[in-house]
Amino acid sequence: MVKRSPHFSKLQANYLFPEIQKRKQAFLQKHPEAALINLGIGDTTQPIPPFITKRLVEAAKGLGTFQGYSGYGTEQGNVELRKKISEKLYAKRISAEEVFISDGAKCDIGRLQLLFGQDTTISVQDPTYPVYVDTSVLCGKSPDTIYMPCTPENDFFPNLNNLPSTNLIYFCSPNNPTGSVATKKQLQDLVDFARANHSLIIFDSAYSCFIQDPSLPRSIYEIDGAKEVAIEVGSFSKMAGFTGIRLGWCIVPIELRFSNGTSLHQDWFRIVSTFFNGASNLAQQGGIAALEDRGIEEIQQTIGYYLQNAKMIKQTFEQIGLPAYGGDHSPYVWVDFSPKKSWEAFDELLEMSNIVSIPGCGFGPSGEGFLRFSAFAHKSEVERFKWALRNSPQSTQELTEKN
Ligand code: PL4
Repeated sequence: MVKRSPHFSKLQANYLFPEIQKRKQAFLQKHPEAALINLGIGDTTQPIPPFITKRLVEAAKGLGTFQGYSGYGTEQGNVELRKKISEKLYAKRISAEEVFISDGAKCDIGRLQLLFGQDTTISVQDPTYPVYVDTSVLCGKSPDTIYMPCTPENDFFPNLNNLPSTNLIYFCSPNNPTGSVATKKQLQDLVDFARANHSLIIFDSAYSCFIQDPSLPRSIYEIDGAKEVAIEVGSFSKMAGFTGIRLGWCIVPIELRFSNGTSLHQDWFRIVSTFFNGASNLAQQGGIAALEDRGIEEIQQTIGYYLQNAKMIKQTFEQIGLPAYGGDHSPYVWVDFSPKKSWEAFDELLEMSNIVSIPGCGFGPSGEGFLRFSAFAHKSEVERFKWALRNSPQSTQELTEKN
């Protein structure tokens, strides 16, 4: 038989999200009558807006005609979509040539690992999206990840003075799971650190469309010098409800260089054209529609809907006396249940109020004691959540009880 990759045994736990699904199913088997309130996995629930849907339908119908049929696309993706991303999302700070279209941010995060040498060291915000660490470990990078604590005490921004010189820094803003958004000054410090230490930043802007305050950066390329030290991954998943359709992008600036002087852009092109056969041509037509004026208007409405949910979730926790963070420019609310452990709080909420959340410890050691709540829910579900927490004195008391 073939040998198993030795890297599997270096993973610290099961992948977080399937584990939540497993526990949810087990609970439903025990309590088939339970009407769960799903604030767990961050999956969109609102339909794709009409203007974008219409374009998807037209593109699908076109495939059944000689005029509208298309097969494999160009390696880097549809040129019109790349131009639209450069203009509408980056105000031309990056060029269309630097945009690579993909089937989603997560897929790019995994593939990006193919660019880097085996002895590359990795730093991540702690807590953060677990895919950064898990894909690095699975691709054979050192399992000795440097976790940079991001807690209420440091306003969820890592202390860069404590950070050893490192090769690769994953940074997600708005952050999953804390919902915090880095300021321009904070990101400038990060870029300056990367320039001084010859590090490369992989900036994940999957939730940038939730930023409502124009003074907060939506992209790392709003920061001086970032093009010398940063790659950015982005996604239509949360922006346009494309979690199932699958569409994202990766920006690799032309000027980015490896330590030996060779071009990252060139190597990324090689990887993309070797390991990937392009995003679906239907999805790309949907992406173009999403970035036209009417598409953008429609998207804003859906984002506003989710942000209203986030506000309601956050206020509910504040009213019962639990510290809650995020949720203002992010679909995630991060709640402090300490000294309870995350899994203990998760089980209590599920058992007492049928609320599904995500245990903070699954996002990194500094997440212990917290739970993450997703606002990607139906409003009626969030209202049930509010009712359940406010009208169940037993659950409120037990949840806020300090051990
Ligand atoms: C569950 C920071 C969600 N099965 O859809 P993509 O691939 O363009 O984007 C995925 C992604 C990228 N970057 C960040 C993310 O938070 C996500 C999605 N995260 C969550 O609940 O944390 C969905 C998780 C999905 C997964 O494994 O990604």
